[in-house]
Amino acid sequence: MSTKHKPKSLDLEFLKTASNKKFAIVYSEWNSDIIDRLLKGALNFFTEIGISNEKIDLLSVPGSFELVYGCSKISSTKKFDAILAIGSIIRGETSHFKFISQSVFDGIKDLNLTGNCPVVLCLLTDDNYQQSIDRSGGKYGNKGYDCAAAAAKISLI
Ligand code: DLZ
Repeated sequence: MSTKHKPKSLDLEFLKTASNKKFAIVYSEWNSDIIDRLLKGALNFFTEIGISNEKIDLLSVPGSFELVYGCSKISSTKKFDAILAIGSIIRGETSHFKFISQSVFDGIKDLNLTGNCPVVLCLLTDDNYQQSIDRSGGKYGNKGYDCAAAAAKISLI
């Protein structure tokens, strides 16, 4: 899998200017071992820019489908500079995967147009468990970390 379109480097010094911003993470309970890895990556990033874990508000929702509602509730409080939504959907034997994935992308996109703060989406949509491991602290890095960096960046715009 090519990563050539990723930003070349994270300008951590610049992103540290987001250390006074307020972030929330909304995460799904499905595929909890993958979610734990993504969450850990995101919290590691926030620690690196000087925000301790206790300062990040966390909200869990039952599944990825509910991420949109969870983020909408958090956004409506107007207390946050950016929200990070974390979910993991792994393809099964039916078309459920397709419908849930699409509705989350659409819902978060709509929330970005209508809500009170930006919502960054860290949603793994993988064909199998190994692919999810590879992207949550495995050979392709940790998308939780990368998306937390995106949340810091968008909070500064
Ligand atoms: C139902 C379902 C299935 C089959 N797979 C996943 C998944 O891989 N990842 C995930 O986050 N959630 C899954 N869900 C649950 C839905 O997201 C949702 O919680 C339920 O359909 C209830 O609305």
